[in-house]
Amino acid sequence: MIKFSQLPNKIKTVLKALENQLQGAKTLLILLHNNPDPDAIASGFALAALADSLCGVAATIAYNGILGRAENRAMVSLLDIPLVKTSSIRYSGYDRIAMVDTQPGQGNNPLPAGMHTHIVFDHHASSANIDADLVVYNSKLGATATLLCELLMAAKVDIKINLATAIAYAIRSETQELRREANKRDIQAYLAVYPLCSLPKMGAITNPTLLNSYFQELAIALNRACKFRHLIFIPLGYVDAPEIIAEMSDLFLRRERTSWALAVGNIQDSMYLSLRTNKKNARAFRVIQRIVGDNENAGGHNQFAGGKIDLEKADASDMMLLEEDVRTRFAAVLGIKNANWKPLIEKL
Ligand SMILES: [Mn+2]
Repeated sequence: MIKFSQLPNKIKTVLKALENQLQGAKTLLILLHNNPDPDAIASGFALAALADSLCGVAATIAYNGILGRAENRAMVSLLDIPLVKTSSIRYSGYDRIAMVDTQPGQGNNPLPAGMHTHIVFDHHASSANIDADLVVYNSKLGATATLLCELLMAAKVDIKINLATAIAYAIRSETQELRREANKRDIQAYLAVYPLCSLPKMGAITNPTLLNSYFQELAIALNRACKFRHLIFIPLGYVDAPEIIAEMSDLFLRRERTSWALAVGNIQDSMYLSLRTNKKNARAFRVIQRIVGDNENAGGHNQFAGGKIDLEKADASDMMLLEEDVRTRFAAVLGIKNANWKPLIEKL
């Protein structure tokens, strides 16, 4: 295993190691995390371009789950990003397997147990040793797309307009306009691809048409959100796609006098959790792991993190009980016992 965490000092060495990995391969499968976000999508798109231009390797970018967020769907369609569902591929048909914006051993990607990963690009907090031949990893970066962008530039790949737009949108979305965990390298990568972007497409991705269900879920969030001191808890009940949960925790964190927001929503027998804080270095990934009680199904970054709790044959009342329990653990993990939760909005 070669592990590189010190880019860009070793950027040429990483390019060489990537070429070595792809040597002799004709096909590469690039796996994104489930319900991929713009950072995962752009990182996959960038790695496909890099593999093609370095070694002439044809890449397939695959994901599991749903592309639920309107912005993400607009990104994929306007930028012609060739994504396929993992249900339509045969893993054994690929010479190499890469993962971007996730790692082997994490519960948020579709890699079947026992299957080997050759290449990993990621920036998520990692407790264990990442099991792959080439690991390009830096948890201090705001976006995985930044790593790929640096490599594309070092390899002097011609970054086409749609790829440039994807990378720029990924960096700005993942760092919330370069203010959340964006470091100098994220800003440099963003500025480097910005002149190559389609700004009208960027505008269209940022302001997409919203489905009626978005307003429905927003109404539920407003109706059910509750607060205690600097905490907000937003239980959404059953949702169509998990991204709305992250969207709501981002939105509610913007309320005055708030420093932590936890949104939860159910899909079938699972509850998805999305945690946000505006405190720097708050180790949100640890907080969510303690709420979920599981390191494999929870993780993320200092200021934003996610997790999942799986039940068996749960009905709506089981989910309500779990909501209550999660809300209590949320406060308890942050050192508050017997929180007296109140509705966020007074009855209209
Ligand atoms: Mn990411």
